[in-house]
Amino acid sequence: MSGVKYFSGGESHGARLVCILEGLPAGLKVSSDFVNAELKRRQGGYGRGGRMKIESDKIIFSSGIRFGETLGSPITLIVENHDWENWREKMSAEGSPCGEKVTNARPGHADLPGALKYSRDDVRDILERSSARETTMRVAAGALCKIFLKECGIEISGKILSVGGVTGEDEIKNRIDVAKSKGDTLGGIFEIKITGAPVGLGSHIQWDKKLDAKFAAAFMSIQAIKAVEIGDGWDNAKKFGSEVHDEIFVDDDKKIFRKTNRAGGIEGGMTNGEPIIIRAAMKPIPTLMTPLKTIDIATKNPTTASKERSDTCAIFAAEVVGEAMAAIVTAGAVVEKFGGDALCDTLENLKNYRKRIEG
Ligand code: EPS
Repeated sequence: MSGVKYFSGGESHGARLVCILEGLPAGLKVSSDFVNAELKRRQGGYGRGGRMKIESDKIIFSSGIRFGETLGSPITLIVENHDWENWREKMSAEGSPCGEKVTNARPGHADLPGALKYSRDDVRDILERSSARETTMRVAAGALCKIFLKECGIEISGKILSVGGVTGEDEIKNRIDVAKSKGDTLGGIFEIKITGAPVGLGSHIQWDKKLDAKFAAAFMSIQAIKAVEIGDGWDNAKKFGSEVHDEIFVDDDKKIFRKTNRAGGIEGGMTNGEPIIIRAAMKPIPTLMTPLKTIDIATKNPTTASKERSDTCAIFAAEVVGEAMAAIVTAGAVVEKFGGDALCDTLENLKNYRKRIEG
């Protein structure tokens, strides 16, 4: 992430989650109400497990904000884990180890590669950080980026396209119920739409400046996301070029427009003024209540995977996290192009640029 930097820390059952967000301009009016509403959205959705009954995530602004306005300095955000009360000893930063070690690695989780790579004999040392609990802070940081983007005329929304291969509210709920009754899990596909972005965010000139590449990395970094598509990426690969590329027109006022948006709003790594469309596919959560075969990392003997309390399906949460990642990347691209010291300057630069490009 370039223009806006985001960095987080915290274990799933540790005392708290923390993140630092840097790069938003000074003078942005922010409210904890909006951040808390976004945090609440992430906690909802059909198929969540018991943990969400324990947590009710609330943001603490700890630096970078004064009297409801950003200062341009790093913004430190904190969310307390209520479940910490049940984990104080087992997750203590000091003292002697207590509680049973987790040694049976879950297929599909970070457990095995993490334990081997970091030389840990307790898989808990890995699963605590690889847990999707971490996405709480992404949503908090993304909420502040959304507030900034709104000032710039840019809005982000999202929707669920399918869950476990089915569509429609009732079918999706049924499918999740079936998965739950079998001790199984489900993934799905969600779509994020970004509207109002000016032409020319990102760049064609270098691989790491391409905005689609940044979106792809940001979305792929969300736990359990295994495929990312910009526009009609997968479908376009099956068609002729003449059926794919969005022809360019001008109206009577000499305004440029397209009749289609198969490119998903990005050409040559840059926004082209059309809505940006990003889809992401989530694999089913690896924690199964009817566990799969695995090995015990201590003995190398065959066993079954550990059964941590978990969600049956977290696609609804993942969609909210997708919005947040879209917001962080887009805010970074805006700040890179229009400056990120004082909000009034950023907005003035954006206004002048829009005037040149859009007339
Ligand atoms: C998760 C396992 C579950 C989820 C968790 C992600 O937590 P627990 O083991 O405490 O029941 O609820 O997600 C969250 C806590 C959250 O806030 O989204 C996992 O293993 O990734």
